[in-house]
Amino acid sequence: MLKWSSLALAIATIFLITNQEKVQAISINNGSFETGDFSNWDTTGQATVEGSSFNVAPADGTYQAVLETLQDETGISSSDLETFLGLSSGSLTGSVEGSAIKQTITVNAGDVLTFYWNFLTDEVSADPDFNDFAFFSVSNINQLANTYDATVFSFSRLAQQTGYQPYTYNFTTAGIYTLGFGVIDVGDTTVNSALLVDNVELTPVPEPVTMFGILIGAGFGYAAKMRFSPQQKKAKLK
Ligand SMILES: [Ca+2]
Ligand SMILES: [Ca+2]
Repeated sequence: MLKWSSLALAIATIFLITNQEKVQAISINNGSFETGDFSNWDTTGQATVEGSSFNVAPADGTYQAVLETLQDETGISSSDLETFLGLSSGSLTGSVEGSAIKQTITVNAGDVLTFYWNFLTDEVSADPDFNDFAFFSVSNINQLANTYDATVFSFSRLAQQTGYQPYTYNFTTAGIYTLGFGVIDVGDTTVNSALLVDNVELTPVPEPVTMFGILIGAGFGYAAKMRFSPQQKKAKLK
């Protein structure tokens, strides 16, 4: 009877270890930028990690990512950004230049990406011809905000902001993705816009095979308990 209990325990342990490794494998590395730098991220253009001295409190912890288009040129064209982020050519058509960060992630279907973002701009009079914007990308561009959305005064070096906002993205297809965040100058390169990013997390869903294993383990445990009847216990005690 002890063999059944040992088997159930061994199976449950194996599946718990498997599940633990899976969680570690798909987490976002340095997703809150608490190393104080871009460890585990790649950057292009103007990107810094800043604390409260930026005069916008990070959404999580002490540090946040700050991407800017600058009041001068970043030197990174929209086609450069498409290449950097693995986007199809023409994804950023209509924009001039910008800055971006990226990290390669491996996800399962059903995993949930969450992060906080804040778009800031010195384009205080929103104009469709100079409508800078911020986005995140996994396979394509997902716009977060543009100059029409930044209506709140900012104490930072940029004039107006949206304020930090949460975002949730559900992965429906498993795979390896380039997760990117970017900010774009539209129309010209002379007026700054910025994207703040913080607390990027990927929450995994338990895989069916893992749940199946836990149920199998529980089944073995129950079978062992049933076979180890009160009569047998008494017999053993004698
Ligand atoms: Ca942070
Ligand atoms: Ca601009």
